[in-house]
Amino acid sequence: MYIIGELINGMYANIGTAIKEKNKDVIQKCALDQINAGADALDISCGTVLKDALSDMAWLVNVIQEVTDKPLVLDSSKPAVIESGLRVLKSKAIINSTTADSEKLEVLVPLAKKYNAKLIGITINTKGIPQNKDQRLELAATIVSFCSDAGFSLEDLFLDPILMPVNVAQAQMQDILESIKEFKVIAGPSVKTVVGLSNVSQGAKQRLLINRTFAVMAQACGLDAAILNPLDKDLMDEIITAELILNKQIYCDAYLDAYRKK
Ligand code: THG
Repeated sequence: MYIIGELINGMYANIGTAIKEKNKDVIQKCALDQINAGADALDISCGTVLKDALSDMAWLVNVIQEVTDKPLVLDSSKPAVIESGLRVLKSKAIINSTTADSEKLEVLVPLAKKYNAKLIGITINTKGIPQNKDQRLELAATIVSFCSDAGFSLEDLFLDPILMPVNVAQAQMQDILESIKEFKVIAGPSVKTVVGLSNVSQGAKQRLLINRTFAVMAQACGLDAAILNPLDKDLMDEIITAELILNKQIYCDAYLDAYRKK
């Protein structure tokens, strides 16, 4: 599974402070720790409380690319903030994210094409978060058909069913897992799927256990990528073991060492 480290997010107090104080050591250490723990890419979010997200995003991209050339996942609800990161980014980018709204798609799909970036499409629109699988599939189809019409390669598209916290949306978990399977059916096998794994346990007590359990269940449904905390070694070991059981890695007694990326 493609691992996107979630920790460079202004929502975390230490990162929020480091962004405000322009403390690049904290950011660069957080980037390298996640990569050393097996992250393939890093999600970069300024958080929501920042007055100057445009310059903060560019600063984050610049300090991170001083220490790694891994792909960066530019995470903002504001296209201008994403573009501010794209302008300075030298390595590959993943835009996180467009919704299924035409105002968003009309800006972000051309932006992804212009910068040769991949794109995450989340299955929400201005009407809100879907309440069942059919609504998720409908929004996924809207995103997929817009991308196809615009000549954006579906191989560069990730669909995100929007993972909700289990303590508020328990009845939706099954639908979310099935959506991961069915996105491939409606859009063809080339489209990828992604979730923000830690969402599932927000506000819950057994956070890590819930994250780990959802991760392997989603892998069994074909999940391709997840935004998660790679410093949770047990989670990473479970993900590798699930790949083994799903026959995506060849068994050997030392498979954990063999498939741990670092
Ligand atoms: N889909 C996509 N992008 C996303 C998400 C998604 N980006 C943001 C988020 N969801 C994924 N990243 C996180 C990062 C942190 C947490 C959850 C998801 C988290 N943070 C702690 C909390 O809120 O309790 C903060 C703890 C602290 O302050 O130290 O849970 O779904 N495409």
